[in-house]
Amino acid sequence: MPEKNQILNELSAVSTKDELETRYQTYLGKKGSITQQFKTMGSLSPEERKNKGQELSALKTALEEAFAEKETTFLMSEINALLEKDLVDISLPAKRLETGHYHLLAKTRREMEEIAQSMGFRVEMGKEVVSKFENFEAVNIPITHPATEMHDTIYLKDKDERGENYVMRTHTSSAQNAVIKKYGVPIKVVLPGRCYRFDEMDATHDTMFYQMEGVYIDKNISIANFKYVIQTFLSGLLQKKVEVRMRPGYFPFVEPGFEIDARYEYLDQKTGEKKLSKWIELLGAGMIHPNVLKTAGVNPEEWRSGFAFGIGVNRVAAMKYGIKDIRYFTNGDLRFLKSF
Ligand code: FA5
Repeated sequence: MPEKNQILNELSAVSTKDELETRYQTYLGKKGSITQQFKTMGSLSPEERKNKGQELSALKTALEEAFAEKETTFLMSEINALLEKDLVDISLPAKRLETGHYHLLAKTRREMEEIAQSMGFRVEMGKEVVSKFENFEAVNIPITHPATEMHDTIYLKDKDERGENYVMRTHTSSAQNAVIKKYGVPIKVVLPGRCYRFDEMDATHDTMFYQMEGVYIDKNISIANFKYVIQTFLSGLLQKKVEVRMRPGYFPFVEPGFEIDARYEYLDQKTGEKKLSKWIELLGAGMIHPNVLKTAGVNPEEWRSGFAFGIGVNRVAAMKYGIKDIRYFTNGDLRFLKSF
């Protein structure tokens, strides 16, 4: 039988788990030499058996312990290796999480809503899909009127109760009739939303753009009131000194009608001089036509005083943030979108 010390020496030289298992089987496994010796004890005298039994049991216990200890050292080094591999360096800077933000058009629209609200206007959402009646006739544009030519749009297959195809609205003025019917007069409301037109795209025209309609009907409302409202609104929105120019303009749903241009003062980056921007057409407006009031169930004799306006949100945003081409808003270029 090998000496205990010899086995322990062998054990200390073992360097792999497999080798450890082989050694274990050699001495303590089912067919191991020490296990075998227990089996030969039957032939011994009771006295010898007792001594031999004690001797073997002590040897077996000591060796089991030594093998278990060796196995623990292997286990520990495996765990340490794993920990080393999965080491997390908490001193490394964290990955930057991208945070989303409003699109510049949504931001501008919300700012416009807030300013309008602060001036006493209710904010209402109109529909994007409207009947031809709402888009044209309800705002005094007969369907055969040449003005409809400038308002070509997408026609839907679905038809309204008059058997006419629904359209994607070409202007937020299409919401005037429904909102006046809904709230009656007096009324002071803005209606922001998307519009669609078959327009040639360029730096100031897109085929989908936002407008914000304003409708203010009350007794004793004049053009002077309108000019004050729009100048206050634009100065608040653009946070710049804004100059407003009113030109006569034709819209069948107002009488008289105007086109409003604006320009603002800015600092030339190169020369440091104060300069004036070019005039930019921002909105159409006018005093509401009696036919529009009549169609919405309002007596024009009693309420023939009120104005409406339709501002292009994309152009306002472009003016506010110094963007040269409104197509940037919708072309999906993330470099542009992320820079605001
Ligand atoms: C209208 O749409 C009238 N409904 C406005 C109005 C309302 C007049 C109430 C009177 C009373 P106009 O087509 O000019 O008018 O458009 C108004 C504004 O929308 C323009 O000044 C411009 O800022 C913007 N706009 C018009 N077409 C486009 C387009 N294709 N792309 C971007 N903005 C546009």
